[in-house]
Amino acid sequence: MISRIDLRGNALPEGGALRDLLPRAEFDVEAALEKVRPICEDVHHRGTAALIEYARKFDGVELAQVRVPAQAISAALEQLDPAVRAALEESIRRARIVHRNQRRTEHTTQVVPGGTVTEKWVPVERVGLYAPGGRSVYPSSVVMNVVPAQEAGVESIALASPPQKEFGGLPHPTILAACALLGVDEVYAAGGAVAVAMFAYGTEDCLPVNMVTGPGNIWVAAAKRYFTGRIGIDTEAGPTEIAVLADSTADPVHVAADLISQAEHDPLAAAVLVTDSAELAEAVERELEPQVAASKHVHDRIKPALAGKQSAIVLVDSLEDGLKVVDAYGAEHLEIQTADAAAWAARVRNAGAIFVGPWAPVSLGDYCAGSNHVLPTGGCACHSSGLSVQSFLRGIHIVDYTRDALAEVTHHVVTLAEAEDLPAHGAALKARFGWKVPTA
Ligand code: HSO
Ligand code: ZN
Repeated sequence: MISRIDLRGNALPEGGALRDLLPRAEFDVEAALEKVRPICEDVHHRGTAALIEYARKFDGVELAQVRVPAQAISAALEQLDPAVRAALEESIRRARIVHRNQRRTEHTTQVVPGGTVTEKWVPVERVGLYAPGGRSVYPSSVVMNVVPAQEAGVESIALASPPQKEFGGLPHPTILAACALLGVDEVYAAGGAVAVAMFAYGTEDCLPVNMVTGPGNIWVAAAKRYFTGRIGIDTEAGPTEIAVLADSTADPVHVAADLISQAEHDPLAAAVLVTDSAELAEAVERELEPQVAASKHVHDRIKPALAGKQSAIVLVDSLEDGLKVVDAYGAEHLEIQTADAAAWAARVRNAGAIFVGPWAPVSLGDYCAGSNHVLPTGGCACHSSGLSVQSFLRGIHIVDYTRDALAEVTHHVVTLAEAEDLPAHGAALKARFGWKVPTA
């Protein structure tokens, strides 16, 4: 069901060559971009009329309006299962305390007497959050997007989620209920690239935003790429990934269950076990069979995900080699199930989030650890972070120099400007001192 990659016996190749040996799903955003472009431009030119037409075409619904009425949001909360409400509230509470701690403080550095640089952190003014529909109706992702934006101090937060036929063209009720719990009242019934275009360009109903975040399928990723530069984005989310670094002390029942847990998202989801123990590899393989067979989404997602070329059991000679492998892979989620797990976790360089030891499965992080589950996929963990308060903040430098402080450094600025053949740069300083370069 899951393939094996045996890297034992030889020294591991370095860097990129090692990465090329490791499995990864194909996710051709560039190809999707071609299809998404005309849709985005149509939304630009026709606004709400285009949104209504795409809802008819893609979602099979006749929308009276794109903006979800306030009463539909409060009704969804009233009808929410009390156990789901309690769980969402706990998820929100934990996420809030973690994200509140991520707030940045302003720092002023005195560079020289009379010369300071202050770094001020300013939240993005208006953000559009996307919550997928269809196969992935995840109120937990609403929590993971809204909480950091709110804790960063974003004043204006709008959310879009696809209209659902079975709910009369409204987004899924648990998405609406999560919005109500989080205090988000500006919600639109719009899906995929259409929703991203609505946010980027604005329509009669929806003011344009400065930034779009949130998970989504390849169309959402392509639309985010299309608008990058015009608006800010989080990362282009690809199919979810779990890597587990495990040794012979790991429990194969847990490892198998955790691999399956993320395979459950998508037939393109990746589950990768990296281990120095052939016994564990075998035990996990054995354990996968009955667990997969007993799982709900066995045929449509779990089996294709585990059997796909993006998933594998990677055998290595040692945990040292295992560490190199997981670093080269840069998983969205990395579990460390080894003896002395915290020490190994501390040495990992590339991962979206790290889950340490037997009692921190990825599913905990998906819902209730307090950590964020919007994480870099596709190897982007090598250069990017998951969603956080920082994602919604901009650091602005405030430069404040007195006359004396400027005079003291003018000759250096003039010299560098001339070295770059930009004498007008130097002249801007000289003009302040009667065109003579002050000598300190
Ligand atoms: N594991 C997914 C997030 C998620 N899981 C939502 C359950 N619901 C990507 O991190
Ligand atoms: Zn998940």
